[in-house]
Amino acid sequence: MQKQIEQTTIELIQGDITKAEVDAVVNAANEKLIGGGGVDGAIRRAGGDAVTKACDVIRAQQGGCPTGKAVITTGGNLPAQYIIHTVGPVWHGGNSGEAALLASCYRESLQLAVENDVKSIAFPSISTGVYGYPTEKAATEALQTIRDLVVSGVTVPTNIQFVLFDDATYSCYADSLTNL
Ligand code: AR6
Repeated sequence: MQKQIEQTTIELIQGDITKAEVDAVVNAANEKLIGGGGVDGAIRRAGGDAVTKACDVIRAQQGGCPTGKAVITTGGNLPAQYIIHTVGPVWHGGNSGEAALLASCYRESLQLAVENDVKSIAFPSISTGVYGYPTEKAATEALQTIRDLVVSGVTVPTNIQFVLFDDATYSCYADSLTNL
């Protein structure tokens, strides 16, 4: 399903983000930018050595990437030209600033995208796997953050996709997008 908000289309797709034909895919990374499991493992495997090397350079330069921030690398062997690595919050019950940090991941990723002339971008469901963020809450936070940016006149890519791996995650985002 999809929804148009001013010049931006938000599109929900069920599938594997490593196959996304977009300018940039977003990776749910960790602060050390050391490859993990989940979507991070899949993106790094598909992207190949160039991605790992680029992350190693960023780690050497700035120690990694703090939670709520984002960095950009080559997409390596992916169809996407770039990977934007963002670090979502670990869920600690919801009173530790998780929502603000998750919103920051989306804002920072979209800002980096625009700075690199990215017109189409694909996000996974950041933080809702190993990091334990409840998917319904994460979906609403993600979509509202993007909606708020668009309606306040901030430039974002014109095509924003969420590529969601499993049925349950897809339905949470579909419900949130319907109610947005
Ligand atoms: N395409 C799209 N979504 C995927 C794919 C894929 N190929 N594979 C998994 N997902 P997670 P997090 C979904 O755990 O919670 C890593 O080890 C998955 O089903 O990947 O932010 C990092 O290095 C879930 O819905 O990310 C960090 O240490 C979503 O992606 C840590 O995990 C996010 O799950 C980050 O944890």
